[in-house]
Amino acid sequence: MINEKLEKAFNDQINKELYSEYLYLAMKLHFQQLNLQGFVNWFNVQVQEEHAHAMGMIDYLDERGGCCVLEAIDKPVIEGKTILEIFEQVLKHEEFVTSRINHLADVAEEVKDRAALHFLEWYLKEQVEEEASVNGVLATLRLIGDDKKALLMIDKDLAARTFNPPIIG
Ligand code: OFO
Repeated sequence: MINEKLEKAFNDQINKELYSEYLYLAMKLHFQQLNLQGFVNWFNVQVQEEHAHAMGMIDYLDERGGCCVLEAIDKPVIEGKTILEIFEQVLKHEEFVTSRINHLADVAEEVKDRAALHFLEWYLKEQVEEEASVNGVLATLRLIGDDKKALLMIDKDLAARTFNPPIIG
């Protein structure tokens, strides 16, 4: 049976993963309005990944005899006006998620739950990849500045991203 404090920390993180899904869905819809289909695809993959992250934790809680309590998901707010600013927000958000998963691992450590720590390693590695992927897009966006032709080329590149259902844990 999972420790109560750890169960609560998992539930908090599940809410954050679902919020991430919701935030990226809002961003996907924003790019749909701009008719930048590659960006739409990039965010669509984000949406699916965040959904998988949440489901992975929900299934794990169940496996450990815990209870998943779904709370309200905050309204997603797109802070940036430009594409660069939106990706800066994505990076800031992913860094926040990384800090929360680290916190969750701290709780697992505190209650001496080695199995949960092992499970969370996957998420910590995933965060390294997530931040690197966003940093990659950001670097290209900074490079092209206001060049519209180059923006369309990035859009084409982002259209190639695919979702590979992760094997979590
Ligand atoms: Fe984008 O991160 Fe989930 O975990």
